[in-house]
Amino acid sequence: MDFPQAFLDVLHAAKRVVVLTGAGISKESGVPTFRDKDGLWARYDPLELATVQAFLDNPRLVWEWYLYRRNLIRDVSPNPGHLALVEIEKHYDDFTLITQNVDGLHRRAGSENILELHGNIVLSKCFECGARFDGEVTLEGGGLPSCHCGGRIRPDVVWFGETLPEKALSGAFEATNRAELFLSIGTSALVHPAASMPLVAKQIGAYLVEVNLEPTPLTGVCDFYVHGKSGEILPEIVKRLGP
Ligand code: BV8
Ligand code: ZN
Repeated sequence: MDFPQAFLDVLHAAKRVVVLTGAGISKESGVPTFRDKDGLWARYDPLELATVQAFLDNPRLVWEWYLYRRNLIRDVSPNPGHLALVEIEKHYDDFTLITQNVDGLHRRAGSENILELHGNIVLSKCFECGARFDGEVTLEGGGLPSCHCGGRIRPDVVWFGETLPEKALSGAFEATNRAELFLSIGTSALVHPAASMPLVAKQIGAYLVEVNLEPTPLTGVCDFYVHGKSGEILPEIVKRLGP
């Protein structure tokens, strides 16, 4: 596949590279994206389920959704898109991988400098006191997991309307504000504040690349938009990096 010379130039010249990923990069691993309307959860809207209110109203349904996703993630592996990002990270001294995904696949692939903006689906914590809960969560026996403080245990992810973890969020904007090359990969660029990061990068003069299966709000502003699957395109970028 052909890449514009301007992209190849910045790929070799850049010292500070930032990548933002969304659910699209895990699709080829078999993890449904939020926009997929197939599968068991088609009748539920994640915007409805990934909220504090849904958990307060119907903690069992929300736990069923997360346990379904946890089991699904247990059986999948990183795909060539995740692995290509590991190779790209090795090529730069200053590389930051910001992910909206909660599936942990970047870490399993071997990426190192990862900022998980929305938490990690395999972790649980107390809704009331925030204590981490390492126990196995099962819904057998009808009960719901509770904390020693009496609080309700919840998945340790960021729900809509909740603030993002301060360290990950500030780290992400700090890297974005000094990026020379910013790649937005497999995200519909609709969820904020993550979706603002590529725009900030563009504003401070970074070369903005989008790798996605469909156009997004970023497509019109980026320097280079690649229509296709991240599992196919990212290995092509690795090839252009050379040794
Ligand atoms: C906050 C964890 C504030 C849970 C998630 C109006 C305007 C702007 C913002 C808002 C607004 N109204 C409300 C808000 C705020 C809201 C928001 O942005 N809403 C959106 C929907 C408008 N944001 C929040 O609530 C955030 N918090 O703002 O707090 C605040 C401030 C102060 C004090 C208190 C509060 C919290 C957002 C985090 C929510 N949690 N996940 C869980 O996972 O269960 S978000 C969740 O959805 C995912 O993590 C992910 O981030 C998001 C879905 O986005 P994508 O990753 O992009 O996935 P998607 O399916 O949409 O797209 C995939 C793309 O990949 C597609 O385009 C597809 O074409 C492409 N693709 C598919 N296959 C491939 C591919 N591309 C390449 N290769 C392939 N093979
Ligand atoms: Zn507690």
